[in-house]
Amino acid sequence: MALTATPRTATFCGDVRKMDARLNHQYSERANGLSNPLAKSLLALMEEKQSNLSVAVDLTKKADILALVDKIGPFVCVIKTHVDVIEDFDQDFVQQLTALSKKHRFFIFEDRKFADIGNTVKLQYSSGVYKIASWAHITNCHTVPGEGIVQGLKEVGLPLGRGLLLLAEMSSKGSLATGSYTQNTLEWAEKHSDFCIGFIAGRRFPNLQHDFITMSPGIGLDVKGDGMGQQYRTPHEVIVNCGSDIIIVGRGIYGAGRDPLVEAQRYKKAGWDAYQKRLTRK
Ligand code: 6AU
Repeated sequence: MALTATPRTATFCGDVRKMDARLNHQYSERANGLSNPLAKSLLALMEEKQSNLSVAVDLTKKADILALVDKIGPFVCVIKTHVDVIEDFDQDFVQQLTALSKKHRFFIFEDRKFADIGNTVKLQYSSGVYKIASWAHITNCHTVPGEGIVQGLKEVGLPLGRGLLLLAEMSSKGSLATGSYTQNTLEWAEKHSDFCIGFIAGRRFPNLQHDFITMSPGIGLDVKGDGMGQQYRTPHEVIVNCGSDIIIVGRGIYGAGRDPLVEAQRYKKAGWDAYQKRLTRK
């Protein structure tokens, strides 16, 4: 796949620490301000492992995914999957991934991007081939169907101790998740803050009533796009300039010609350095 190097203007979201005083605190301190137990554990783990790196493992073979995860597991706080692209998916994959999550201590985020009415997403989340709710600590959804999608997922996930991320924005060019769409998304997160642990977005949404975790995809240190609409920004831009908490990196770690072990450590350092800089910046 052709990676383009079209330059994009560096983003600056304002003085994020002034906009939201919670960003003056370490992840572990912020854990007290979130009600969802999984969100608390995630923030504590990030501080412990000194990692705000989530790796998007978008590979199609079970063995390749498990081998990569075993290699990079020590450097990440979250492993993100797309199980519907795995050609040989089975319950053994789930068991092995779960074992790796315990061995290396990371959370599993199935990037399912649910987008249907409440009743349908309840079935998609709990049942079918994947039974996502039974093993994924975190999942996410679009908010295009309205608040019912959050209610449906919550009925399944909350009793299991799971957490939900709402797609408030997207990293891709021309995304329609902007303006009042994003605003409504924030309101539903506030209303369901027991289950919604945060957002997929490129920036912190300041001064919401509850604290939330912001996870940002579209992160690259070397290239600016992928020729199919993906837009990359650096860890510095999203964490220091825009107040995000976790960087999500896929092909930057395991793309053609890259050594995942080297790249995972490089992105982990870039993410953590950016976080330290945000905390100490005057
Ligand atoms: O670093 P990449 O471009 O190889 O991979 C980015 C990963 C992919 C996307 O499905 C996902 O992040 N993603 C998401 C998520 C996490 O929900 C939202 C978005 O707006 N952009 C995006 O790339 O697995």
